[in-house]
Amino acid sequence: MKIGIVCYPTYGGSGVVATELGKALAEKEHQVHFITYSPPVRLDFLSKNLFYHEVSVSDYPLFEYPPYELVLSSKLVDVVKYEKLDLLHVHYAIPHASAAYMAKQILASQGIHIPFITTLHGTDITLVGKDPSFEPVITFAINQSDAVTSVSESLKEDTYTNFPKVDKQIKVIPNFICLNDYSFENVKCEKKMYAPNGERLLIHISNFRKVKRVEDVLRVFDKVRKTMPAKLILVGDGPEKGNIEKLCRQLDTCGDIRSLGNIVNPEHILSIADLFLLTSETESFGLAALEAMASKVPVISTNSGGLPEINVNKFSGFMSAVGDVEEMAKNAIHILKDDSTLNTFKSNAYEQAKKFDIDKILPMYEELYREVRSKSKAL
Ligand code: GMT
Repeated sequence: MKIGIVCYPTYGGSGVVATELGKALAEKEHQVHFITYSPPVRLDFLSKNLFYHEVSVSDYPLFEYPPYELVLSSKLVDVVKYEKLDLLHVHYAIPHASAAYMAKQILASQGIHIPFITTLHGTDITLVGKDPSFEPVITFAINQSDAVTSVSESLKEDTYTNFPKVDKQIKVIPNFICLNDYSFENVKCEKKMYAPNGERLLIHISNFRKVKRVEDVLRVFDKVRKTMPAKLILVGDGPEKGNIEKLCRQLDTCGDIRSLGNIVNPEHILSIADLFLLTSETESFGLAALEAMASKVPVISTNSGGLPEINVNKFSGFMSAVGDVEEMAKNAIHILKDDSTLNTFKSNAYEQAKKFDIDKILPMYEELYREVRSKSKAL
């Protein structure tokens, strides 16, 4: 099949999922065309079946806000027509679903029929999408999609709650990891680089937005390091980074914290970690937690959104109410207190991650593609 994938090419989970999906489809001999404003960061793989089409928005003094969505729609029309695509798969509703709808209508006026699938990822529904100014367009674009998927049951429910006029059936296809990438054979990182005296190594990875509550990560870590030698690695970058640095200084923890910025392939750094902290206010899925589990790293997380669908309490880690740093610290200390408990949680985390291997999830997308394509041909 010839598939066009639209996504944000950045470090966020939706871009990672879209890119890894495209890479896996290309390996199965589908032809995959990424249509984005820059090459996706995880597109670190060469294949005869992978193509990249840049959406480039020209600047003009009149445009205070360059019309990205229109340029994307035009590019979709162009790529569908000239590459003879069979379907479009857009990740993150805003503005990709409405851009795909517009492209579909333009192509229909020229006698070309292209179905499009929208995958909802989280903040497009739970945060950004809730802004009332987006509501009519998002509801319309979701309802007009040929198929809609969400990355968790929780996100599916949130969509129906936040967008009461959505009447489209939503299929849950969970996010995934490519377990083969976590083989530890080619690891380029040694634990003693960051924990020179055998300290326990805790890690947090995110885009440092308010929703991640990274201040809770610091507070949990502060309690842990008061009971045992420990270090914390922060991966990622975002608007809260400055506040987090201030809090490190207030808590006097800076000496035990290393901030690494964005990392394209987190499996190297995860391979040396003992515990992953994810303290988000809400998380539709929590791909970073799954990536940690695939690296045999147990997870202390909140119990919000889709996190209970991946983290199994008392098995792959623990879950607590949002903001309950006391309990999160107590559970972290329980996991880290001795090697035998830590090793049990590590292997449990890996067992749990296996359920989300790409081998199990890819066929769900392929089946949906076939369904959507045959329905569209029958019209
Ligand atoms: O976390 C973010 O704000 C970024 C966002 C994205 O677009 O990458 O993440 C969302 O999609 C990921 C991939 O499906 C999910 O794993 C994240 O849980 C979800 N983030 C939130 O719901 C806050």
